[in-house]
Amino acid sequence: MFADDFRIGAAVNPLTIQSQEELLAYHFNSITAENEMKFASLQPEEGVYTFEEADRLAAFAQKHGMAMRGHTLVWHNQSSGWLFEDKKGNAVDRATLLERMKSHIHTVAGRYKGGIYAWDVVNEVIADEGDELLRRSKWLDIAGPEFIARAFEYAHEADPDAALFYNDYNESNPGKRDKIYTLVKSLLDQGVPIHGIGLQAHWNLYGPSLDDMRAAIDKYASLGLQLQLTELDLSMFRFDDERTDLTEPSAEMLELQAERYEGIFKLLKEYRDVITSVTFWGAADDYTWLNDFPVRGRKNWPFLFDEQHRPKPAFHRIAALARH
Ligand code: HAH
Repeated sequence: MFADDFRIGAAVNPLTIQSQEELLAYHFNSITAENEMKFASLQPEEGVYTFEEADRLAAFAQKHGMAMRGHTLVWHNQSSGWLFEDKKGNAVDRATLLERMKSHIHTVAGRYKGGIYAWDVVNEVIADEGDELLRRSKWLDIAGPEFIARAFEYAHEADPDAALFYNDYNESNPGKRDKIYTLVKSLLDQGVPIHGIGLQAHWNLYGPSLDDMRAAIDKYASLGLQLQLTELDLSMFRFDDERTDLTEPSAEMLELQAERYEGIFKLLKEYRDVITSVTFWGAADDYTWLNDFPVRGRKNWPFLFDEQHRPKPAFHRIAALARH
């Protein structure tokens, strides 16, 4: 439906490439590994790389003629503990950390050269609240702010053909949007090889507003970079809603979700010249990271397809839109 506009992707894992294979192959032309290409998954111990599951996902993309995005080379979460420490458990120095980063990026981006066309090089380094630009992290504490530029340089050395992205959430929140813009602009001003901004787009039924999404897209696009929605889902709950009583979504919720998805895809189509891919953080409601997160014991239904992989009202609304 959107083949002429942008790629449509889904996050996958070793279970869903089996349980959702048919759905994925039919509706999606791009995948991202949900967890299997994160630092802790690929290099649990120094110099010991575990590529088996990541390779299986890359082979799935190959088999179905799908594109693949890489996620993610540098992040403060799901990183291995050893990365920041010496053998005695003390913090390593700056040179050692950057050397380890370089070696990891060269190994990983080098291995998937040709198979992965775009990498989330740096994930979530902007502080959510307050005036601080960068989030406190071991990366920042040890290596200082320039770890960000170094990561892009190493990725570019390893795979000069890959499109390199900065990726973050709450990207449509005006305060955080401006900080993301400031960071990426400063990277561009320094001549850092960065080619795109990933808008995670973990949104919900109530926010962000379409106006805030549009303003974010406009502002990021003004940097002359390509944009991708990298982790789209539409939670049924506000972020601070802790209700756990719901066992299935109400008709009203499904209708509101359909309206939201329709508005979102209308907007995305308007920006088809700058948006090159729209990836959902999953494919159907039988599996989502939002089950049990951030509220334990709560299910969620964020996608276009239900638990039986049947199209939901949101899918039909988007399909109608695509026909026009
Ligand atoms: C994303 N973080 C990560 O990029 C992705 O790798 C992970 O699988 C899920 C979501 C978003 C996020 C978070 O992890 C914690 C709080 C808010 C948002």
